[in-house]
Amino acid sequence: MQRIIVTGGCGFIGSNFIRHMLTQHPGLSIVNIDALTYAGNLENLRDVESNANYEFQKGSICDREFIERVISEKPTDAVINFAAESHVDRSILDSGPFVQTNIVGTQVLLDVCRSAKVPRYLQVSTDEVYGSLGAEGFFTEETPLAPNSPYSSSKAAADLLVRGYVHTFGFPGLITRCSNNYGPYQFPEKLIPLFISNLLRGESVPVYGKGDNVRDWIHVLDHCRGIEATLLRGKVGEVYNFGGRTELQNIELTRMLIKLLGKTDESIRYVTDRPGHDLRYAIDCAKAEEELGWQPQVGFEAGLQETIDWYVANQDWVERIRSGAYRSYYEQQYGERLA
Ligand code: NAD
Ligand code: TDX
Repeated sequence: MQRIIVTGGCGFIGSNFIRHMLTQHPGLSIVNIDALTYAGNLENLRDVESNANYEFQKGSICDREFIERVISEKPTDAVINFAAESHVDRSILDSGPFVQTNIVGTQVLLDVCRSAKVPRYLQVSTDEVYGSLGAEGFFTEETPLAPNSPYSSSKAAADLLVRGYVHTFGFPGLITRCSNNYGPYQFPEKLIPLFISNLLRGESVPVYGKGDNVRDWIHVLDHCRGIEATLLRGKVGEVYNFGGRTELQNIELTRMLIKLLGKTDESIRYVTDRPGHDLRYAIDCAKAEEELGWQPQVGFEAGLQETIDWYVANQDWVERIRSGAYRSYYEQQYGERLA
């Protein structure tokens, strides 16, 4: 592959993916398309912005003319779609942007890729499309879709569009579905970075309900390696699940964070539960292991400690988000104010 387009590359996973790919594939050109919503932070890729193989284009995946222009500038070997509204709590407050970006934006990408004959399209999806598990069992790629939040419903709709394009048009689409990611550059509204940054500031941490919901945690670089493997070796039309085989109740994870940061359980504040809160996610990733030769490499304890160390070393990154100062970096670079 010579040129790929990554959408949503200024977010958490996209920025880690771009950095990983530039390091692993020195001849590869990467164009990053990002609308710079509240979750998009141009500072996440400061260290690669002078790399001759990296280019940033500000714009929305919902803007057909813009997407057509970027895709047709040079031959494109693959489009990898990370761009999304990604926070479940925000989707409960207002599902509008989720329907626009996650569904309509995906449709625009599919249409433009199809007419430009882009040879490979990878949709980055989530385990949340499968709904919720009870105490037993795992999600496999055959588990029926049963999303429970406006966020996961919009992601499931996008997955079904990809499926429809594959079946109807022979479109070269692939889908990945991953469990909860953690690691550097995660926006501090999600559990792990929110709790680390609150604890570092001596603030309490809001645990929803009883804290007995279970998530399956995977280091973001293991997810990035899974997307890379799917891009290089995945079969068109297939879905691949990725997970970290690390199931934890939220309260167990909260206590681990509290201990690692030298605080006490007095930091815990139980708050009203998230409406429709999925009880448990757990991924069976045997297919990715067998067919792609992928395996998670980062052990949870080491990965969590390394993540805490990153947030401790980068407290100004969090502070610039909390104060809104991170939005001015785009203006500094491009001379145009972000809305
Ligand atoms: P994020 O919210 O950190 O980043 C999303 C990025 O998309 C931001 O840079 C934002 O500016 C950009 N974006 C939003 N709307 C856009 C639009 N209309 N056009 C162009 N760019 C737009 O999200 P993330 O956690 O990095 O997740 C990336 C993808 O991975 C999402 O599709 C998400 O559903 C999926 N996913 C996330 C997780 C997780 O644990 N975070 C797990 C599985 C799958
Ligand atoms: O303040 C909090 N308190 C709390 O108890 C927050 C933000 C979360 N929680 C709970 C809700 C969940 O059970 O912690 C768990 C994790 O919450 P989030 O970090 O919001 O992640 P989740 O809702 O599980 O979704 C994430 O994983 C799948 C990502 O945000 C999605 O984009 C991804 O698809």
